[in-house]
Amino acid sequence: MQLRFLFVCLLFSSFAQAQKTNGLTISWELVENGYQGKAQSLSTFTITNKTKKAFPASGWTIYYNFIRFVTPGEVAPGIEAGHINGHLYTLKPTAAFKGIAPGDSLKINIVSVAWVTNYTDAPDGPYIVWDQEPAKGYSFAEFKVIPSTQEKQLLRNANDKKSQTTAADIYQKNSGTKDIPAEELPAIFPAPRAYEKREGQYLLGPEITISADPAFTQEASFLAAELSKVFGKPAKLNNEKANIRITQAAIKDSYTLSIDDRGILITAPDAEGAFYGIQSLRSLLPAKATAAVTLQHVQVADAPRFPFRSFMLDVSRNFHAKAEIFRVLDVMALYKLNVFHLHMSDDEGWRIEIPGLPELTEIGGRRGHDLQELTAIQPSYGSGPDINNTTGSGFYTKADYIEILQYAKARHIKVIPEIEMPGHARAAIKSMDARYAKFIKAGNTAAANEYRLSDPDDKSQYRSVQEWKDNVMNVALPSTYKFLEKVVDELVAMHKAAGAPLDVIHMGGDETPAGVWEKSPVAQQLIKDNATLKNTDDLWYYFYDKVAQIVNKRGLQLYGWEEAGMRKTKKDGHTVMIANPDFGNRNFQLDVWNNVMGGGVEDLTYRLANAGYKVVLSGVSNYYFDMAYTRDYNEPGFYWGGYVDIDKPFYFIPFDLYKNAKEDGAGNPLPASTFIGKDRLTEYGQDNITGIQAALWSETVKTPAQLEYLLLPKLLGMAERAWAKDPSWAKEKEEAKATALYNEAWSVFANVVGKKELPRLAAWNGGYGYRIPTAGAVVEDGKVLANVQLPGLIIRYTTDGKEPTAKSPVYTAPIAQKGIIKLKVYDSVGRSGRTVTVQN
Ligand code: TNX
Repeated sequence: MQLRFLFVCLLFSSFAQAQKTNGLTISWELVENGYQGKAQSLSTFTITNKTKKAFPASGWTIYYNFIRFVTPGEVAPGIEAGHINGHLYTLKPTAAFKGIAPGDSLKINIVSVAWVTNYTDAPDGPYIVWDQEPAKGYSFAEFKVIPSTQEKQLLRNANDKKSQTTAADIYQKNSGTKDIPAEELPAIFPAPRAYEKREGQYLLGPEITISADPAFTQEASFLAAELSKVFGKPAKLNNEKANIRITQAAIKDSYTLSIDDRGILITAPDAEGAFYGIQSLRSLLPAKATAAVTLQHVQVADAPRFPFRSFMLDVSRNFHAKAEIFRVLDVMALYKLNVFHLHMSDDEGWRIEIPGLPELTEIGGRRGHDLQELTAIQPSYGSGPDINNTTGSGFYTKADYIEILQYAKARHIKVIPEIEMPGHARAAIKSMDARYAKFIKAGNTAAANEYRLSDPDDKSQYRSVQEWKDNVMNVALPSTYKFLEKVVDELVAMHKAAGAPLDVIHMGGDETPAGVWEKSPVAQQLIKDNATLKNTDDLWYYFYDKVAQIVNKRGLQLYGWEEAGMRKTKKDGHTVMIANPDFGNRNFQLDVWNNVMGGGVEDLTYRLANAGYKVVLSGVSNYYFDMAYTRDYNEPGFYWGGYVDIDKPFYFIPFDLYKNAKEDGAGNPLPASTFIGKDRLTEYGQDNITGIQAALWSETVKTPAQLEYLLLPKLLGMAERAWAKDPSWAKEKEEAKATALYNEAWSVFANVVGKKELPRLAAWNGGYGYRIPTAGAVVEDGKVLANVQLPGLIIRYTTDGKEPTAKSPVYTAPIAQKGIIKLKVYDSVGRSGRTVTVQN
């Protein structure tokens, strides 16, 4: 009897299981870009019923994410496409739908804006919701994106000359790079201010002892731990006869490092300098574990070019766990970066516990299928219906955050938290709406309204860049400022508890869509009541004035995206954005990101610096690491601001960003006329450039491996530019000379990366997942010639049409063999890049 009951239960549950997605499979394929001659694409979902039962004609909705806006309407007989909000879309049957017979497929054509040229652009995370069970979504077990291969799928539009970076393009680009023997390469990376090689050598190991002045004991322990990894046994501290001495002295440089017969001496005025001296010493050590190492006698005097050397990570779009943050901080410290800008809130997620506002992480820190958004915010970037997913859901507890701050502090990295506002704030807004609903239900209206960020009567219509209709805080509500004060106070408290006090905070300012607040009664009332406010645009300055007061009152500098320092006005009848003269003398620091080459505001960076703003060079053209390395369907990442390979962050010239700009936003050669009439940096403005920031937005970044791929080795180009002095090729006026100097410098850098730094990163911390380049190849005189971007990496090839493996022969000379030649780049630990196929 009991057994029979169990059997019935099993039968029922397996029926329910099958019911979930009814055995449907989904695939998606791009038909073409430039559909109907417009900036839009046509693509097809194919839904196949592989079961023996008909798929019902009604009672369900399919949801999916897509980073391109899909035109709503009838898209197949009886199927309607809809838009929920942001990047969440639906496909729904109407009364005319007939269902899908067993074995049949349903084809649904959708039209979406712009284009799709990378696999990471494709729709993601489809799931089905049954009408009888509206709170539950079921992911499709099988969702396939069919790769694009034809030109009409790969070109953005008719103006595009070329769709893909070819093996020949890569070959051409690499061909100027010289192979330099490892012994001839600079010993320290990033390049120190002064480096002098001296006669003689010093043997370090196998016994190592470190002595340090009391001010540097923490740094000495850090060094001991790192040395233990290299030498395989613990380095001892505080021995009288130390091999490595770290002493304090009032010198002008950040540190000096000397190696002579007496051993290694690092001298620095402060702990930070001592730490950088230690990093330089690490730079001299081999990548692989060894018992002892022979070090050349040297004298190094070093100091950074810029005080602000930053990496920004977006943990909102996709969450990145603490363990990966530690790995990022490790690598930042190795290359002497000193600021970690943590983008912790955006439309798609709030990632930091704020005591007293639990909804922020309980709702805003989780994504899942709940259209009311009372338990989680909606799925984005393919995070799917399940709240327990790891890309959309996740946050740092207060303890996690304090741990991150302390880990960073031990590496002389300052963490600057960013709370995005007033736009890009949907996760916070929805969290506070859920809090409102909770307290209203409990009959507590005052508590419900205390931190509310939205005006319920606001009828304004707008769509943000990511297609959100409701992602902007209402700047007229006093509760908005109460919320901001609360969040700032809690962040200040956490930093204090960590022993890493805040002195600057990032208060967003990015991309607020046109149309906001226009139909908000409270906002319009505020304008009426306030003589200094003429129109809705003025609310922007009202907001940043108040935000600046909030942070300044707490002793913090205001830091924001460029828009925080800009003002809308008219010039010759057209709307233009200028540096806002009102805030130029209030010590605002801005991340200037918009310098898309060919986009028209290439000079914004300099206009803001010239106007008195402290400017961090965060330009998309060279420092947005979420831009794909190259123009290639299989290369992950965005490309709206161009393609960012490792050379872009390296060849950027901070005080003359026009000079080395070679490509436009589409990766095409940039016309020289682009910079005619553009503002140049004044001497006054130059003093306002505080540094450089590399930014990794995480829409396309879901795993640590994907993060490290986009971060490394690009970060090394940025680290060199931020630390090393102004290079000769940047200052040289004569173009031919400057080019020759640059080519020489690039070769040195490429060899340092390929021969020293990548092997170090492969061996350290369990190995980093840096990108391995694609081989360059051409056929010349009946032979295949190949080359690699970063000398030191090797190319393996096959001549039998099979994929190269770690055992395939290494390319050393042109290949005469006829037929299909496949080539692949390998690193020191046998990891490889993508295969290149050439017909000989
Ligand atoms: C622009 S530039 C953004 C982000 C996106 C990024 C993707 C800026 C401050 N905002 O919201 O994540 O592009 O590349």
